[in-house]
Amino acid sequence: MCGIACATGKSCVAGSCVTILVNGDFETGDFTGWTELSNPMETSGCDITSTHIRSTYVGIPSAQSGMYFSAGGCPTPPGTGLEQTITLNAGQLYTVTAYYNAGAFTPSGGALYIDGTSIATAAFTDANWHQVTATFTASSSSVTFAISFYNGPYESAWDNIVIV
Ligand SMILES: [Ca+2]
Repeated sequence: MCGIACATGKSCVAGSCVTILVNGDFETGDFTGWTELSNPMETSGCDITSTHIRSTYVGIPSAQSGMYFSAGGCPTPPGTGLEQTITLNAGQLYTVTAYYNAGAFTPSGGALYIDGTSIATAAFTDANWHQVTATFTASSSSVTFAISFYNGPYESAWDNIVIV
């Protein structure tokens, strides 16, 4: 049992202190823990591959945290993105904190999703890191968290995503 005694960034889920989101800071340097979004959230012509874990990119000189961030490009909303299934305590309120960077070319944007429903949008238009936060109540012990990107023609970016 762990009660409220978990370290910063960890949560008590089913009696153990865990990091809910795997590789939310992308510091593995690849998409470990994440899966490319499938239709209908992904639009034809969009692309997000292992080449899109970056330490720099067009208009984005550095990560918000550590060395790496995720970048995705797609000309129109809802764009492309990444998802992962996470384990939670059903009925509990959770908070997502993330950072979004629109990169050098606009319009661009992104969103955060739980089970396919948007819980936050990032509508910034500059190449700086902006914090985006959202809360949600876990509908069950297993939900799907996703991030999306849209930006034509170059990538926008997410980094340092934490769910507690
Ligand atoms: Ca990072």
